[in-house]
This record gives sequence, C-alpha cells and structure tokens, in this order.
Amino acid sequence: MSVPSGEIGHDAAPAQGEILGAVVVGAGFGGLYALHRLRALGLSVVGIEAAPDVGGTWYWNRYPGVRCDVPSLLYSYTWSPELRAGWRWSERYAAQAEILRYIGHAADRFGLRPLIRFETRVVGAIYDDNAEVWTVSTNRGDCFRARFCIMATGCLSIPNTPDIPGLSDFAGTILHTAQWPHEPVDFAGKRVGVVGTGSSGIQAIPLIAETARHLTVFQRTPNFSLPSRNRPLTEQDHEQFEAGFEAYLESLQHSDFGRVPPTAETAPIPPRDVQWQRYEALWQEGGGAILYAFPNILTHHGVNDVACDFVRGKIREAVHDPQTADDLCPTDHPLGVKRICVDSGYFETFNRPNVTLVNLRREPLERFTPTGAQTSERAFELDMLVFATGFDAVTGALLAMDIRGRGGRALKEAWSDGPRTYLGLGVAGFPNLFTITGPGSPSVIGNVIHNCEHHVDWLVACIEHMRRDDLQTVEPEAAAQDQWMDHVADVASRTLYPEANSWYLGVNIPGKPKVFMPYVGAGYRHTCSQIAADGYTGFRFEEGTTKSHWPGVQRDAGQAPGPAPGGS
Ligand code: N01
Repeated sequence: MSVPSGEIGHDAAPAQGEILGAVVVGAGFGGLYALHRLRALGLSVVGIEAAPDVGGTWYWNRYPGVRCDVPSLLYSYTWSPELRAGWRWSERYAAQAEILRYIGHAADRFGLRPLIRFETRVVGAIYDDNAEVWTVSTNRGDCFRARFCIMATGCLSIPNTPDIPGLSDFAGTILHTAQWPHEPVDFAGKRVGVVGTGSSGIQAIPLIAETARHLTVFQRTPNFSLPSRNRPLTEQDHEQFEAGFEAYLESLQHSDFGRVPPTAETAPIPPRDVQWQRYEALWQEGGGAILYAFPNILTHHGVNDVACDFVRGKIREAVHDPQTADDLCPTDHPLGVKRICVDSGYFETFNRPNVTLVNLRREPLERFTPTGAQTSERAFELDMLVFATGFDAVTGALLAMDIRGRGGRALKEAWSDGPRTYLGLGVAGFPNLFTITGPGSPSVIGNVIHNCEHHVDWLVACIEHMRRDDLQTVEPEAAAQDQWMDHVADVASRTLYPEANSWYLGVNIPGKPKVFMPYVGAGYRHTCSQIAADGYTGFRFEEGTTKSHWPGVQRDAGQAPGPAPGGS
C-alpha cells in the first residue's frame, strides 16, 4: 500500500481493492472536521475536494467586500482549545481572506491536507447492495470504495447564473461573485453592471462603486440590509469572549440561535414604540441582531411589519433621491425571511454620482447585447458584468452528483418532489450516507460552522455505536423520514418564511421543487440527542451480510489511502 506524499494527494498510487472507512466529499468547515474526527476514530479516510485548497465556499467567494455576517469570534470552530488559543481574529466581522487563512491554519494544525485529494470533483457515489460499500467516482477517473460516504458538500456551493438572452453575445468581462478570479480585478475606468442584490451584491456594490467609472445595479428585488458597524477587535473583546467561552459552549447545546423559539406563538406583541426603541438600539449596535429582537418577529406580522417600517425609514434617511430610496425599499416580503443582509455603506452608495439603480420590476431586463444590457426602457453600455445571483442552494451540490442508493435508486429520483431526509442527516434507501447540514436540518439557519460541528459529532457517535455493536449499515426508516419532513414543513408553515420567494424555498432555480429546506424549529440539538439516547429511533441498523468487520479501522491515523483502480 502506498501512501500519497505531499499536499495534493491525487498523484498517489492506488491501493488494489481497498475498502476505506469513509470518503468525505468537500473540504470546507464540515468536511475538515469530519476528516479529523473519523481519523481519530481509527477509520481510514480520504477527503475529496474540487478546489485546489481547503475552504469550501470561502475558497471560491473572493469578490470585493466579501466578509462573514456572523461575528468572527463566534464564526470559529469550538472543538479545539489549542486552535482557539493559536488564533486571533482581527475584526468583528472577518473578511474572506482571514477566514480562509483560519481554515488553512486548522487544516495544518491537525495535519488534514495530506488526507485530501484536491482539484478532484466527485461525479458519482453508488451503493453496492451486495458488498455494502459505496463506490465514489471522480472526474479524474479514480474511484474509491468506502463503508461510509459523508457528504460535506456545503449549502452554497453551486453558483447560479440566470439564463438571460444575449449573455453569450456580451463582449466584455463576465464575473460571478461565487467564482471570483484570484488575480485582482480592476474596475478603474470601467462601466460595470451588477445583477443581483442579495448578500453578495450588497457587499460587493459599495466596493465596486469606489473605483468603477460607472456602476449600474440591476435590482429585481430590494432586500433588507442592516449596517455591520464592523471594527477592529480590541483586547477587551478577546478577554470578554474568553471569559464567557465555557458558558457560550454550554449555551450552544440548548440555544436555537436563528431559529423560531418555542415561545413564538404565545409571546405578546410589544407596542410599536417599544419595538422601535429596541430596533434603534440594535441598529446602532450593528449586525443582524434585529432578527432576534422579539421571539415572534419571524412569526407575526404585528411585529415584523414594524421592523420592516423601521428599516425602510432608515433606507429613506440614507438615500437622498426619493425615487431611488423608494426603489431600494423592500415591500414584497417580511424582514428576515429572505436571509438578512449585513452591509457597510450599501444604501449610501446610491448617493454617488457614478451609481445608477435600475428597478427591474419597472423596466425588466430584456437581454444582453455585445456592448451592454437592454431593459424594456433603456440601453446601458457596459464593459464588465458581475453576477451576484446566488446559488442552487442546499441540494444543488448533492444533486449535481449521480448518487444512487439501494437497488440503484437515484437521489435525483428520490428527491424529484423536493429533498427528503431524516433530521437532515440521512436519507431512507441510502445506507451509510450522511449529509452534513443536509436539507431538513437547520443547515443555513444560525451559525453554519456550529451546525456542521453538531452533525459531525452526531454521525461520529452513531458510527461508534455501530462499531461497538458490530453493525454494518444505518439508514433512516421511511416512516420516520416522512414524519420528520412533515414536521419540517409544518414548522415552516407556522412562520413568515414561506412568504418570500427565497432560495430557502428553491424558487430562485427554474424547475426546482418549491420546498422550504432548512429546519427552523426549536430544540433541534435536543431532538437529535434524544433520538440517539433512545437507541437511534427512526434509524434502521443492519448487521449486514458481508461480515467485513470494519474495514479500514486498523489503519494508523494520519495516512491517506490511495484510490482503487477503475474509472468513473
Ligand atoms: O445570492 P441571493 P447571494 N435577474 O440568492 C438576483 C450567503 N452569503 O449570493 O431576489 C435579475 O441571496 C436575485 O433577485 P430576486 C447568504 O446566506 C453570505 O447574494 O430573486 N436578478 C437576488 O437579488 C446569502 O443569503 C454572506 O428577485 C436576479 C440576487 O440575484 C447566500 O449566500 C455573503 C436574477 C441573488 O441573491 C446567497 O447570497 C454572501 C435574474 N434573472 C453570501 N436571478 C455573508 O456572510 C437572480 N437575481 C455576509
């Protein structure tokens, strides 16, 4: 057996017919932690990553202004005191480059890079009913056989570029925020068009406007955005965070950060002036905390409408031209039911003489031309086009692969009416396949790193349980999955979330079934723990027929096995 040397493992010689403990697809926050934990468990593991380096979505999203909208002290792994002690965030909201350095630092600190095959994209994962193993094939033609297949493919990893007529005729530069080049992009002297005003567009627009000769923003739906009030972190910030860290860790077990609390339905509606004062205080503080100002803000129009009025008032204060201000005010959805945006000077950017807002609701974008864009009313001359048009979110990366479970059933077929999982962790008919932050789990709601950690901890405990009892396979029971999906839909239907055409519902992708994908209910961690404590209620384990007795378990930690020979 040869072991790959160096950091990029795809040159390694294959091991004949070896069955690995696990293949982990994706080397973002979830995939890296899964590799770390599974290796520590004694499983032979290999990670497969399409990018040339670790980082997941933070590797690809390098557009100007990109930073996280979760405070950096919280947007960090919690599982390693050494990692925490060896890292110091510089700003309240970290920029992408710093986050990527952090992920790279974690990968190096725990020796994870040698486990990963970079620049390799998984194209298929097929379950072999007889051998009870997964065969994972890649675009490089190699194929790995493994007992467990861990999909850490991320919720925001497949960029969406809308099919607008004439795009291929456009003679200028075309960029997408989620596929940004590594070389600096120079907007100086250029007439730039940005399509899309979600989180990515709202972060990029102020920075592009600073250097572009002219910036035209093509806006279909205005969004609610709150000021970040980003600033350097002080010694005091770090000390306070450290002092409260254990309590914070403990709170993660019980908190429902970002989800709808159990008190939402019974909470009183605070008087308008009380709400207003609270929103003002949170607006001054900066960040997305307005979303959690009252327990019923995401369930009751009596609260949410006031929050909407408040933010619209702030937009009108910031933007000088009344028509532009009006166009920037969201009116077709409640606040927070599309992912809230957090910005630095977004609305003020529209006061610049070199920035034009085009309201596509009033004048639809008809086509691109070789020299620009044509709406129903006007032609715009452009040198560069930036798509900030988001992602085929949550399910996009999973369905981009040919995943087949028992009897060769395709995941695409199993999910033809929308994703179906149990707890967002597993899919009936797809044994030993785990989906980290899969649909039907909180996934993108709250702190995604902590959601990843929780899923990895849960699945590792499940695998330990299987090893203890010498169980071969685990998968959700169909009835438990049905019940869970009904519950996910029921919880969402009792909130204001379904009132927006958001990517949470998949409606940004033509033809994608309209299903609310994240779990927004309370007590998710508790539910998962209880299910495990009760003997994994709703999961079916099998002793298996192959009696292969934990292949890959004996391997020394730290080695990266090579692929088995064969094509995809
Ligand atoms: O994508 P989006 P994003 N013609 O889908 C518009 C995370 N994130 O990349 O609303 C014209 O939100 C579309 O218009 P509409 C975060 O979770 C986090 O900005 O569909 N316009 C919308 O304005 C976020 O939610 C951070 O009418 C078209 C925009 O494109 C998620 O990623 C930073 C169009 C897409 O907005 C996605 O954000 C960045 C068309 N044909 C991202 N098609 C932070 O942590 C689409 N649009 C801060």
